[in-house]
Amino acid sequence: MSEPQPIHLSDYRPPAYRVTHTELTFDLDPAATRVKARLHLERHPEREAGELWLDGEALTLTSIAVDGQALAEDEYEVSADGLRIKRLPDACLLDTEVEIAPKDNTALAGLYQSGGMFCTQCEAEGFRRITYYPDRPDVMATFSTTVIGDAGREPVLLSNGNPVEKGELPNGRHFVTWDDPHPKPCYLFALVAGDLSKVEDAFTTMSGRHVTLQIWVEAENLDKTDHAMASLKRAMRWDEEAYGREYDLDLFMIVAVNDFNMGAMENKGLNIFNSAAVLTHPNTATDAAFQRVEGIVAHEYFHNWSGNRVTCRDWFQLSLKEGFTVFRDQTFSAEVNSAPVKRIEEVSFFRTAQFAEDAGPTAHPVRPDSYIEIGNFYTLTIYEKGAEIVRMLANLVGEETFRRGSDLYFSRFDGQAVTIEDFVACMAEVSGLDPTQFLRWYSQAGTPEIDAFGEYDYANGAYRLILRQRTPATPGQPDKQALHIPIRLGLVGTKSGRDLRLTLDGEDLGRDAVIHLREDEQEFLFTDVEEAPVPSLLRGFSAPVKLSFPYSREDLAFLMAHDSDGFNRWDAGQRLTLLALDDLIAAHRNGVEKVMDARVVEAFRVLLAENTDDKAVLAEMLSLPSEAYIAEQQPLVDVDAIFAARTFVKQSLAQELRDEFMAIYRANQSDAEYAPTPEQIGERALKNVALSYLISIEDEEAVALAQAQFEADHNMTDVRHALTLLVHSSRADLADPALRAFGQKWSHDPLVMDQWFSLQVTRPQSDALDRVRYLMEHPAFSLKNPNKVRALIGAFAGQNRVNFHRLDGEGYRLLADVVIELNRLNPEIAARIVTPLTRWQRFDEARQELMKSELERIRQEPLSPNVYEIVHKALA
Ligand code: B3K
Ligand code: ZN
Repeated sequence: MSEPQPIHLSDYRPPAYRVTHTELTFDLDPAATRVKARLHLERHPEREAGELWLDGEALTLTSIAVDGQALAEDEYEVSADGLRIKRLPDACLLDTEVEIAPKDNTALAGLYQSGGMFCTQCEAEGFRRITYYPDRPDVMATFSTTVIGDAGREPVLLSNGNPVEKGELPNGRHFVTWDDPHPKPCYLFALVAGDLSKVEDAFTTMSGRHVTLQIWVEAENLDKTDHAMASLKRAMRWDEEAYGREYDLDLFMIVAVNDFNMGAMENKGLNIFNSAAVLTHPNTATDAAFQRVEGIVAHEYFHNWSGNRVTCRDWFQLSLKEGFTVFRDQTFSAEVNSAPVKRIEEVSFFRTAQFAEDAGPTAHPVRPDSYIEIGNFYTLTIYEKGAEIVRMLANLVGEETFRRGSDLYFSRFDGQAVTIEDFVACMAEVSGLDPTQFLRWYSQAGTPEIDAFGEYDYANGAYRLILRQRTPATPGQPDKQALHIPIRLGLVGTKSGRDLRLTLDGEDLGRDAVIHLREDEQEFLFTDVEEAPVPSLLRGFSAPVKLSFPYSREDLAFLMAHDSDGFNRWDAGQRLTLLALDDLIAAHRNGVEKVMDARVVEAFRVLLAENTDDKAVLAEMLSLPSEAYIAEQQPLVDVDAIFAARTFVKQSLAQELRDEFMAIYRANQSDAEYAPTPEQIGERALKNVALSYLISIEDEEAVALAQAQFEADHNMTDVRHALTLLVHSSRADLADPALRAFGQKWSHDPLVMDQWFSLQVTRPQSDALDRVRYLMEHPAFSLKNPNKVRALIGAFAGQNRVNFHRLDGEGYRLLADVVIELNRLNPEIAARIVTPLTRWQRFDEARQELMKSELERIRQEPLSPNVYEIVHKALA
């Protein structure tokens, strides 16, 4: 393979030809599917007549004709990545026929087989593996698709839009023709064929249109669709109310497939889902899975407007649809669940994973300037940081103005392929905001760091706040410019414990306000501050930045108890625990005896005594920062010291507050029938967090409770949590039989087996790596199934930090072996799973060398563009 070359945003040119309509016929066969395509082509008025470039990969061309005339061999050129037609009239019909082999498609991009069924994944560039086509999002066409299959093997034949014709054919074949009247880019094309069963429901839109809703699954999963269907209907109603967006076809379908590279795909009218992102049942799915399904169903549905009706001009604009749609699904989930806990979950994930990406060798702006393989850019930066930018915009202009901006965006650009500037310009137009500085958020990579200092002037009753921002250099971007950073804040009076009035430059801003940091350094002088305050900064995580302030531990304990902002109360607890952890990490490294900070114990005692309604928030407040987040705060990551320090804090809290934790566990134990309601989810979270503490000291009573919780078999959340605690404890006498029983009971259910794999390979004991190797031979495991790879290899490398980073390098070797094999089978997954190795800069020299030598070993292979790009950046 030759060296892959980067593609640059600055090289964007509009397409020479438009496709006004696309007609496709699939004659399905696992080894030799024939695809006929008829493209109605029209030259773009501003472009010169002449050549046409069609993308195509792994296709065997069997015929090609223009306006019914077969092309002579010298009239076109076929290469490994496409087909060039040298001369074309201004308007014409192009007919091609190709052959493809879905059963050999292990990359799961294009048309492939999952189990016995045919399905597609076209975003970003999979359609070119189906037929020759201008595979770029700014070519939007209506589609008419005929699918021909075997009536016995593929009784169900689906594609985008509405079914318009069906019939029998000779030799046991049959066909269905689908019509999609909405112009779309080919990345939204979908086809599904197989032996599927459906559940059906209906929705009446705000203008009275009747929509049939279908979820298609394998027959044995028919009892796992209720939650997805209910979520879909909630999302449809919510998008009407919150954004005025109505569904636009008579039919909306969701299909569950087992082999899928990511969560789900928003194909027009035919969303295809990873079965893990759609199927739920109280006995098989945890609360987290229920919430994930709700969020993803909503996300894909919301794409119908933010992505499908208005799409991206080119793939550099990916965050235009992804950042906005994540913001939309986050807002939806916050409104239908507990909003503070949603925000805490989002931010703790973001600060761990996106911050790490931003600090690593693959850091990139939310709108990248170049890429080698777009499949590598479905990142936390594009999705989550993109969503944070939209959230900042929404907060800057206010809710009502944001709605006017989004209405303008959807109406002005309906049916078009547009840019991030187009979106921001709509928001600027309705609000009067000058977008110039704000747009830097899209072009500048890296996490901005803010150093804050504050001083109370007793004599004048004034509080002076100084903020300094800098964004560290990232690959290709050594110098950064100042960003426009909205900072929501309050000043909490140390006597009253209440938010004080904020007067800035003579203006009364209320007790909770947003100030705007635009310069490298800025001073804010608050006057008429009647008592000494502790500042509560960056409330609600009002900007995706790292903010440091020289808080004392007393300040943090005070904010934990008094901050009116729930998010910052939680964050104060995290900061306080992190300070204590810092001391303990140092003690561990220096071989000094570890001593628990009594202030942390007292702060937790206060929390546990509190009578709170929001149990989910309390559960979050009681949760220690993850090893990954602690690592994020360290200049050099010492996985063993972090693990030891965190375990010490957990055990100390458990010892000191044993009775309190036990009381919480008992008070929240319930036999009520399972429901994924915010109240029940909060109750289970709180109870299970208490049990985790108690098990950490192997409290006999707690061990018995965990075992009873496992055996009671009430719901998967409780069962899985109890089993995980047992397996991660040193009580092999209890863990081994439980693990065996669980594995046998669920051997038929791939999604439960994924959980069974993950919870074993994340155990801290030193046999974890051997278990991974052993489980890779398990009949339920397959490298060809992305869910299995994530459950076993991804969980081990991403979550079992002490074992993955073993000093003998065996963890790294195992991951590199898997990457090398996956590079051949499924490059997209290979390029994702390699991530932990690319973060070598964060570790000690010995580990750096080990990690780099594994990356080098991978680099010696003939690499897919996906893995090539990541590994080369990691070693640059
Ligand atoms: N748009 C898809 C992601 C496609 C990824 C392709 N490699 C799912 C989503 O974001 O909704
Ligand atoms: Zn999306």
